[in-house]
Amino acid sequence: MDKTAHQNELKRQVAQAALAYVEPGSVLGVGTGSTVDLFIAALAASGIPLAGAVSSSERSTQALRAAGITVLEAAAVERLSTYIDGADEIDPKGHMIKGGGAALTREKIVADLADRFVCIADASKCVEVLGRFPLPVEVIPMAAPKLIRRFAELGGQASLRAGCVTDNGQHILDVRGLAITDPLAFEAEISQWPGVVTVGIFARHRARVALIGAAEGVRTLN
Ligand code: ABF
Repeated sequence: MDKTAHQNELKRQVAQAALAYVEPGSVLGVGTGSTVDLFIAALAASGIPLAGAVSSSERSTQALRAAGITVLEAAAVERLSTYIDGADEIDPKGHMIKGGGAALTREKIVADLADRFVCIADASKCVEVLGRFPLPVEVIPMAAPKLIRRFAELGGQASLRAGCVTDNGQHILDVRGLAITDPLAFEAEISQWPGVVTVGIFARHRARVALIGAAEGVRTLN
């Protein structure tokens, strides 16, 4: 089995395992990405009844509707018991880098509604220290030049993601060369820079449960 097919099989297994965290009859928070796409397919095949789902992107909204799952506006709910989403990187404490799919803002909004973030990821996402994956930052375009300079002062190389306009009509900077040793502090600092809409560090909204798909099977990280 080639590497891509193997990674997809790990994603499928972890997506299937996430069904155990879906409360029948509940409203579920649903993230974005290829692993989540597999989770939506597993959810549809499972027949688990849902009152609905709150989606984190147009991409997931389309997938949920195609699966026959009612999509509710975030404003329609006060809280969610569970939010299920992937990640680009995850450390041993459940801190994540997210945003490779450009959905980080709505992902963080929906995660903030949920009591429990369940991360589903293949083993390639596991790192000791966040930062190998370029950190996505959703920004207001006019602030991009100044933000690129600010990241450079921290040793980061920020670049505008070509051809990308988010669901919220904003742009994405991808920042390379960072070693994020204190995710909670770094998230708090970047989040207050003028022009930053969302930084793709999920430390305040870390994964309470992380299901990791590995060759030896699905394991929980924490
Ligand atoms: C999503 O999961 C995004 O934040 C991230 O880009 C994506 C990556 O996961 P996958 O490998 O499943 O596409 O939440």
